[in-house]
Amino acid sequence: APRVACLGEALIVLVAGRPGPLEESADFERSIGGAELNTAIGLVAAGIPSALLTAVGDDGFGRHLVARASQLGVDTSAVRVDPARATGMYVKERGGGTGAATDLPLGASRMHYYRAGSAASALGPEYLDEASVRAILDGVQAVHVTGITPALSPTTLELTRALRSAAPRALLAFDANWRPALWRGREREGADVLRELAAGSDLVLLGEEEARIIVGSDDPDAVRRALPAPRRLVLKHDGGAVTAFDGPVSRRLRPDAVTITEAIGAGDAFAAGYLAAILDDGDLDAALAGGHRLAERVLRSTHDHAAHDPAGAVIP
Ligand code: KDG
Repeated sequence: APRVACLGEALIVLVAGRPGPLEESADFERSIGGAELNTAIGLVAAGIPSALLTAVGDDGFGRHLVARASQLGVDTSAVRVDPARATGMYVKERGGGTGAATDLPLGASRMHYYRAGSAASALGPEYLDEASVRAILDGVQAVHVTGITPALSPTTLELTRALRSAAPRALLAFDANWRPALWRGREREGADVLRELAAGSDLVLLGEEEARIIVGSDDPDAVRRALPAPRRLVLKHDGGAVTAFDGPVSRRLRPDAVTITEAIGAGDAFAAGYLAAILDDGDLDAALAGGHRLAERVLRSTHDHAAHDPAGAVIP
C-alpha cells in the first residue's frame, strides 16, 4: 500500500532535442513531468511506495503518462480519466543554442505550458471522496502537494485546501513551487494562497525567491518566524545550500558542487529524498543528505525526474 499520496497535475513534457530558441527546434523528446509526479517517482526510487492523485484526458498522452508512471512503480489506481478534457502538456525550451540570438543561458530552460482547461485543472474537492482516492488517503503516512496545484483553477484551489481534513493524520508536505506563469495578473492572490497553505502544512519547502514572495524575506530566521506552525521548514538557498528546521533545531548543508545539465525538477527530487528520510525516521542530517542525493541526479539530466534503468540510462 502506498505510504505517500502526491496530488497534482502530471504533464507530458516535450524536451527540445538541442539547445536553442523554439523556432529553431525541429525535434522533441517526449518525457513526463509535473512536480508532484516527479516527487512520487523520486519517493519510489528512495524505497517509499507512493501514489499519484491526478486526472488525465482519454488520449494517448494520458495513457502514456499512466503507463510510464506505473512502470516506474508509482501507484496510479486513483488517477481519473476525464473523457471531456485533454492531458496537460508543456514544451521545454533549452538555453544556450548557437545561431539565432537567445536570451537563455546554457543550462537554463523555459517552460511553455499547454494546460489551460486540462483534465487535472477540472479536479475539485469531490475527487477526494472517490472510493479509489479514499482507499489511498486512508492509509498514507504523508500527503504531498505543491503551489502549482492551487494555481490551476478555482476548483483545484479548493481541492488543495481540502487535503488537510481529507487526511487528518497524515503529514502534509507542501513545496511552494511558485510558477509566475500560472499566477499572471493575480500575483498578490497567489502569494497569499501559498502563504496560507504553507502555514497549514507540517513540512514546507521553499526557495529564496519563493520565501521573498510568500513571506517577504529570505533570511532563515525571518522565514521561520513568519511560518511558526509547520514543524519542519526547508529553505533552499540560491547556489545549492539548504537550511532546514525541525522544530527549534536547525541545520545548514552545502552539497558538493555538481555540473548542472538542466535544473527543472531538482526541487521535486529534493522533496522526495527529504520526505523519504523523514518517513524512515531519519534525522535532519539524513533528510538533507537524502534530498541532495536525489536532486543531484535530476541536475545531471535534461528530464524533470531521475528515473534510471538498471544500466543507469534515464528513462524519459
Ligand atoms: O518542478 C518541475 C515542474 O515545474 C515541471 O515538471 C512542470 O509541474 C510542472 C509545472 O507546473 O511547472
